[in-house]
Amino acid sequence: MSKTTQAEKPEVRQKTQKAKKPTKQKAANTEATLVERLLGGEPVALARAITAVENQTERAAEIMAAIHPHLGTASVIGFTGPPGAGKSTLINTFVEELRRRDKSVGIVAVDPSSPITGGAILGDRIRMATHTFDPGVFVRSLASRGHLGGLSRTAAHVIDVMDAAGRDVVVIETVGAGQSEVEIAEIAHTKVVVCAPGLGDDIQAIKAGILEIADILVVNKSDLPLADHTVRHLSAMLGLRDHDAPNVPIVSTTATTGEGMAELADAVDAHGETFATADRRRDPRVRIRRLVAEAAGHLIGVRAKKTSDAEFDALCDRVQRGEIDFDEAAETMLRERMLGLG
Ligand SMILES: Nc1nc2c(ncn2[C@@H]2O[C@H](COP(=O)(O)OP(=O)(O)OP(=O)(O)O)[C@@H](O)[C@H]2O)c(=O)[nH]1
Ligand SMILES: [Mg+2]
Repeated sequence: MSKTTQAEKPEVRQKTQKAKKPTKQKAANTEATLVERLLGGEPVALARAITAVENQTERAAEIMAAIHPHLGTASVIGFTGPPGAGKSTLINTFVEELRRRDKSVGIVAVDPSSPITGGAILGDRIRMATHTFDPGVFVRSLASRGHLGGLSRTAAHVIDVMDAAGRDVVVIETVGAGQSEVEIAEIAHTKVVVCAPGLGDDIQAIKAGILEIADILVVNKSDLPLADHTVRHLSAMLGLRDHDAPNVPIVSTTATTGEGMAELADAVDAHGETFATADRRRDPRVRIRRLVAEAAGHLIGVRAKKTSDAEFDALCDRVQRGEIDFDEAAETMLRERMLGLG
């Protein structure tokens, strides 16, 4: 009971500060409070921190810096696959299995096809509604808002925030359609590719790239006819890889009934263990590099908008005339230290 009272106090303080337009010092204090509460696992602080990160507000950078030393404990599991394969339904049922195993969970659903609010996101919310009253499950949907390139960055930060809040497992759903989604899936420690039987297109989509990233393959909707055929097909495709390619288990599931969920959770655990020893927390510099590089990119973006620089303008004109492409222009910009860089 006293915990609740304590938790409410900073909340009240924050509101008062907001009303008074806080000074920088006070704002910094508020930030510390928010981060403390986030690290304490408070859902309200988690929601607020995610909103800050999603909207890329100024406080987002401060939050990311403050939580950095506390990252690396969550297992991040990415579910990707063609539209309609049953990813959301599967995640919902899989999370029930995780809860039975006493894991706290964060879910990030990414829907690049719904720039505004999107029926699919709403659909996901409804499908994941089973967990609405379970404080052990925190669901957040991210819409791309037309910035596909920035989506993987936002998703990575949201995952970090959930990790900092002490979630044991963070689950991320993406439609495996394009490069950006593949990038998002790559953030995950364990990548689960979901497909459903009987759709030739599914196999095509998988062939087009997502098969390579799979740590685990799921054939969902195993209640439908042709499910066995799909398993055999995928198995044959896996057999065509180099013989030193890692073992990729194929798990059959029926997300609507929960069949196969324990097997899936076991496969995820087994992969997570290999990953933990091989890769995870191997070198904290990997994450720091990513964050510094992103921050640098952000700074350059701000400068490019605010600074007027004749040399840079001339470079952009060359792009417009088709003389050089974006990548060449970016390299020139850095080499020549335009925009007062360097
Ligand atoms: N028969 C059967 N239907 C399923 C199963 N799993 C999901 N479905 C149904 O398949 C449809 C699509 O499920 P979703 O979970 O929305 O699929 P999704 O991959 O998340 O779809 P998008 O997010 O739109 O790409 C829904 O009507 C589900 O009820 C299953 O195991 N068996
Ligand atoms: Mg979905």
